[in-house]
Order: sequence, then structure tokens, then C-alpha cells
Amino acid sequence: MLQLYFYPMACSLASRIALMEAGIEPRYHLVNIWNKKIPEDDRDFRTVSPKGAVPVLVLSNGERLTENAAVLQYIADIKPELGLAPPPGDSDRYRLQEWLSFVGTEIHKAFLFPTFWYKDEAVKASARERIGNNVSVAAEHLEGRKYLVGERFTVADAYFGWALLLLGHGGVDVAQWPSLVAYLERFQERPQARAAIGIEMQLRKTAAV
Ligand SMILES: N[C@@H](CCC(=O)N[C@@H](CS)C(=O)NCC(=O)O)C(=O)O
Repeated sequence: MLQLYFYPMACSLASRIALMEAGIEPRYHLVNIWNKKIPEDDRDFRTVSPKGAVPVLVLSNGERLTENAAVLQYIADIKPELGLAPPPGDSDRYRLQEWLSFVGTEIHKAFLFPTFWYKDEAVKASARERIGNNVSVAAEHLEGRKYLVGERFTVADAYFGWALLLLGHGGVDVAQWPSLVAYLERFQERPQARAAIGIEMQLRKTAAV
């Protein structure tokens, strides 16, 4: 059985969405990413992953996989028939990786991470300066397209959709990009994405992390 270490509404939400879209029910472990504790048994999360960051996917053979791009592709490849990632070797698979990398480095780490983790207002302001251009690239790409890659929802959308949900909390209003407003609505209308967000919003309110 797969296991996912997660923090509610953090980037590991993309993995939950991918798992639910794939109809896979793993064992979920809540992590407190601030003090690195696993509340269910008080273990130090760094014994699971020295990186101390979610997501961590524990595979059925016990191996631990980290990094959103790798974890999301792993989940997608469990059920290739669902098209959550284009098949390896397909030119769109490189497009998928292109978007996973762009979201991970240029949006998640370059903007959301400093906005949520750093107290220094100057750091936040400089992150905010760059983000508009990066998000505009995605917004332009999505004009006349339903999803980032090909014609269907992929794990890149799970990751980008999560990032868009948090953009407002970082002080950037998605409303300035009509294509993204429509995309985000489409994303949240997907029953599994909506359910996953609902679960994690609820946990955010009730879990002591
Ligand atoms: N490069 C990692 C970044 C993961 C990451 O930043 N996770 C955040 C939550 S969104 C986290 O757990 N941060 C805790 C920390 O960095 O100490 C990936 O793509 O998976």
C-alpha cells in the first residue's frame, strides 16, 4: 500500500488530487512541517525524509520518493490508462515535465515558498516582482486551452491548480488573468480535486499542526 506524508493545503495537495483522480487510496500521514513532527506517533519527520519537506510517497516496496515532479509522475504512471501523464517517450511527456519544473521552480519555490516561509518583507516583495511574468506565461498558454498539456487534465494541472489556489494568499490576485480564473474554476469543478481540497481545508481547521 502506498503512503503519503502531507501537510494540509501544502504542495502535497497535488499528490492527494492525483491519487484521488487515479482512484488510489493510500495511507495518509499528517506532518507538521513547521516543527518536523508526525503527530500520530510523535516521530521526527526527518527520519522519513532528511529533506523535511512534503510530499513523501512511500512505495509498496518501502522506498521513499520525494519531489513533487517525481511523486506526481509516479502516481500517474500507476494508472497509465487514465492519461494523468502522457506515456514515456511521447513528446507531450516532455511538455508535462516542462510544466512540472516551471511550476516547481518558478512559481512554488520562487514565489509561494518565500511568501509563506520568510518574514523579511523585502524578500517577499522581490518574489512578488518576478511572479507576475511567470504566471502570465502560463495564463497566455491557457488562452483557448483547457489544460496545460494536451487536451486533458494531467498531474501538471494538479500542481499548477494548487499553486493558483495559494497565489491570493501570497498577495497576487488571479483575477487579473481571465484565462486563469476560468482554468481555476474548471480545476475546482473536477469532483476529485474539489473533494481533495475540501478534505485538506477541513484538516487545516481541525488538525493541530
Ligand atoms: N522541492 C520540493 C519542495 C517541497 C516543499 O517545499 N514542500 C513544502 C510544503 S509546500 C515543505 O514541506 N516545506 C518544509 C520545509 O521546507 O522545511 C518538491 O518539489 O517536492
